[in-house]
Amino acid sequence: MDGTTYLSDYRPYPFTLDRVALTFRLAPKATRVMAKLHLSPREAGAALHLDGEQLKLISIAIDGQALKPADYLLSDTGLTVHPAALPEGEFTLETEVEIAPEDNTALEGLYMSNGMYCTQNEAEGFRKITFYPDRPDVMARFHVRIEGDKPVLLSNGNPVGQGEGWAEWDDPWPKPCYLFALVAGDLVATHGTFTTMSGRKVDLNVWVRPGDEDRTDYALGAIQRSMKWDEEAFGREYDLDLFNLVAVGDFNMGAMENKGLNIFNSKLVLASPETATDFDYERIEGVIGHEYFHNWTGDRITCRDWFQLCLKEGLTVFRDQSFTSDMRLGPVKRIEDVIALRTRQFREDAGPLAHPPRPDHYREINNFYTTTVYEKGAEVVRMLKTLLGDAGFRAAMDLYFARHDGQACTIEDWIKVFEDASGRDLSQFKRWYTDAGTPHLKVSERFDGGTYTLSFRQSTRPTPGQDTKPPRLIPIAVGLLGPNGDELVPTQVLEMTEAEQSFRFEGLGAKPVPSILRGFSAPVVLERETSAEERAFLLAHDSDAFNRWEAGSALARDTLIAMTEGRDAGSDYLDAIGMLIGDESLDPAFRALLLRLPFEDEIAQTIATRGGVADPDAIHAARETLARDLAARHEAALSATYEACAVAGPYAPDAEPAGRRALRLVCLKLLALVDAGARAEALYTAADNMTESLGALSVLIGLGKAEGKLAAFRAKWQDNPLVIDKWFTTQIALCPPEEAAERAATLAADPLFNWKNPNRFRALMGGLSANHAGFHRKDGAGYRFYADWLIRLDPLNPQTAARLSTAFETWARYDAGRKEKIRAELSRIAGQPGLSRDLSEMTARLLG
Ligand code: 0A1
Ligand code: ZN
Repeated sequence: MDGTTYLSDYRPYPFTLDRVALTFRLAPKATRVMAKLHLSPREAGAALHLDGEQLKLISIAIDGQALKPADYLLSDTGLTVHPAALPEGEFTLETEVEIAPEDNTALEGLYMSNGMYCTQNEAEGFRKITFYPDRPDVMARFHVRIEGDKPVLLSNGNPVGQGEGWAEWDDPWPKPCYLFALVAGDLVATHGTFTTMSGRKVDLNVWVRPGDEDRTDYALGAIQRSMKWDEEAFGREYDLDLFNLVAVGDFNMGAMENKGLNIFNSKLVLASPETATDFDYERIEGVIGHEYFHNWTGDRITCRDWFQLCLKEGLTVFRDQSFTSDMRLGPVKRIEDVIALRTRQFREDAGPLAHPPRPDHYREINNFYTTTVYEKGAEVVRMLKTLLGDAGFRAAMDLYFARHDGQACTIEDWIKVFEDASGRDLSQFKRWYTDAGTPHLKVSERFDGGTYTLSFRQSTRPTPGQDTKPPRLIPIAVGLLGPNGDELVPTQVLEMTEAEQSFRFEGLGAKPVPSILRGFSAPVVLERETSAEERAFLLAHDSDAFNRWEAGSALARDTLIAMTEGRDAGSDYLDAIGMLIGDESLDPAFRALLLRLPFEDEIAQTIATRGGVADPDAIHAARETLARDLAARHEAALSATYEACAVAGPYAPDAEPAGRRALRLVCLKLLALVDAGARAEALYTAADNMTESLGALSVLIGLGKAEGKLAAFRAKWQDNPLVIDKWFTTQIALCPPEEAAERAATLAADPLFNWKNPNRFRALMGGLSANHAGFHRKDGAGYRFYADWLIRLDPLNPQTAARLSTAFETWARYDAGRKEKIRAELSRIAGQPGLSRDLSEMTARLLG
């Protein structure tokens, strides 16, 4: 494909760049950037190519001598200095360019957010700041001078001088330019400290806009907890005297791990009980951990090229998941992660955008910051830990840090570390990195004279560009239960390496009940004919919390699918779940997960995976009916649990009270189907925290009884953008499906719909696509509205437009009418003149 970059084309950069000095003279429409690069050739006769886009070149000199126009070539994508114009050994290249941060709506490079200057350079934003080898394998030490009329001027590393209108920063650690950051604004800091394991004191600052400083305490505490955890879990110590974190209102993604100067979407920093939900608090802690952990897995050891993105992202997600698991309830966190993996990554793997965690070609790298690279990448690391055991994994990680500190690495380097640390051959395991698609694992069993045999068959369907899939190494954690629910055979990890393979368990007195894929030991789809009776047995007895939840969730899923097909669904699910609602021996957070019915999108995915056609209306109706049946059948238990879970005393975002609130809100939602929302009305009035007010409001939205409250909510919070984002999302996501498209259109005309802000744009569009039956309304109104807005956003912010186009990735699941309508919208988008590279790559892939 035109403009495609291939992994196989990788060549090292022909120059080394040890030091860079940058001077920024800030002005919204005409910032000057002076760069001095200390270069030396690694091979004779090479031309010097520097990336650069949308830069106005003011001057260029080598070793202090201005270059003549014939010495270099300028294009839309960069600048190439002719070999004949280069000295033989080391030299300096100085450039001065002009850029306009205020006009930068793409939010990549140097841009402005509410009067504040900030940068976002991953993956390839630095080329919009200055001419530079914008690739992660070029690592240099940066010295930065910032001149500007803002009171706070920040960059990476340590401050080395400051005065009225200027500041200088020096970063002692070599880094690729994607980790460079600059922030200049009217900001206030919440200050703290951390003493590292070797006794060094580190200053911590959380920088926000004046007025937001009363919502920073939680973020500061999360930084301290992250620093401590990385020392304890991985022996990793922070390596600068200062750690700065800045909250920004306009940001395309969640947050960014720039060395010593993490930049965050404000929604992942600011929290108070009145404005943030329990879910927000958990995410804030997790993402702060994630960015902090990148200091070692991303910054100290980075990626050789962008194909290796999952080297830092999969590993760092694995690390942040482990952190949250230790800070909160491990089994609950694992279930939440698997739900997210299945709803987002399995869906990606099953559709036209499927790609391996390490892709081998792309047109626009920003399109590969995907759930496959991140979450599946984390699952692959988790499997390595399962295969090597805790001590083996830690030894391999120690070797990785010791061997590769200061380097830009590949997945091959990573695998080699694990091979060397364990003495194992991991060549087959590596397929998890190079092959796309979710393996399906078919299970059959036999019991014969005391021997129980489990047989597995693995297969992976073709994905775009990969027709055949050789078998992978799959770690399958299995335990066996006796007829009374006792654990007969404790968890053991079976290593499946063949397409078909059997494992035997000897000496059993009776046919056991298997608990397969405990802890979700591999990201696969398990296919096994399992009776409702057996699922209910596992739900009641499995000692593995994940599989216990899985049994309940599978029962609910099978029931819902039977209902959509008009088959008799039976009452197994309702019978089985009833006993657990009030079971005090189970964590409330775990019970909340058990009582949560599978999402409509998940049901659609399962139906399509089994070869059926998903009907969004039937799925919605079945889910509503099952919820009603559940509420009617277990009203007493739900009501008692609702009362019992009330949390007394002031709000705290910790796992324990958050779990109680979660269970309480699940009960509330079900009870609303029998009390017409009376409890929700009461809770909405009484609530003193956003978790409960939004929870109660959501229930009333679902009942169509929230209009007055929505208006009052808007009036109350109109000056708090993060809360207004929730107002947009919640009412579209949860309103009756037939209203969703019209409601979205009404909200798009609201003066608060500041669509150029990515959070606000996502709030509305994400709300619509989350309303499964509303987005997939038969007449195509949802699709049309969504496509119209992608077309409108693309010229301003292609990255966000392209990301949101993934809402269309599931088109193949539906009936011919819907399919055709989605494809027509995708073709309409693809046909827009001047469409961005980001969105045109996405539409081409989506259309297949
Ligand atoms: N490395 C960051 C994610 C990130 C990626 C790209 C961005 O802009 C294009 C911004 C952030 C992380 O994993 O947190
Ligand atoms: Zn990351």
